Amino acid sequence: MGNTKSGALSKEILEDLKLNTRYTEEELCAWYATFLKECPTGRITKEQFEGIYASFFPDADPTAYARHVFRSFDTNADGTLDFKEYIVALHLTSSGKTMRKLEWAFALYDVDGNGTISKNEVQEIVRSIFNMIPVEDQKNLPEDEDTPEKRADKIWNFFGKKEDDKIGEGEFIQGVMENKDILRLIQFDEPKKIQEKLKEKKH
Ligand SMILES: [Ca+2]
Ligand SMILES: [Ca+2]
Repeated sequence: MGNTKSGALSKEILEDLKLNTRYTEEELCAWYATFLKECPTGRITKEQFEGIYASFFPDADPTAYARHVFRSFDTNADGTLDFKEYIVALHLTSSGKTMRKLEWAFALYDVDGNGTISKNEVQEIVRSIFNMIPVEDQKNLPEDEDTPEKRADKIWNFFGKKEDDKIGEGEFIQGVMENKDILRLIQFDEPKKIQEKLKEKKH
């Protein structure tokens, strides 16, 4: 009988991931083997995570966005992503349900994690998204959303909020579900491409 010290995935985590994702036991075990090869410690650090983003966006500055995404995936807030957090993130961004994705988006925007989103937090995330858009492409954005400030204003006005108001999670999810334009404004699609590339690398 082997123990949990070696490369095996603990039964508890395996069962949990099978329940909460669509991945099979074989897929999960194969991913775990690759994960351990790339991260022998069994954990992805913030620096490593930012490095992955940096390698995919040589013409932009993805550091701030990567940091926010990392925070939203680091559910136990210990400063690293373990295998479970990594797989949940992978599942969420590639094949998760809309509802789960929006819950995640809310967590991403709730920078201080206090359960509501302030206008400052919207500006912070939108600014980090802008840093990932090459300057050339920024020029092609619609006039009323071609700066982080304008884009944050547009989102804020959609929710009918005053400067110091806050957005709760239910309100956020409902608003985004009802309005495709807002969905487009709050998100950045590139991370999906990153996930695809990460997956390709494993085959
Ligand atoms: Ca963690
Ligand atoms: Ca907050």
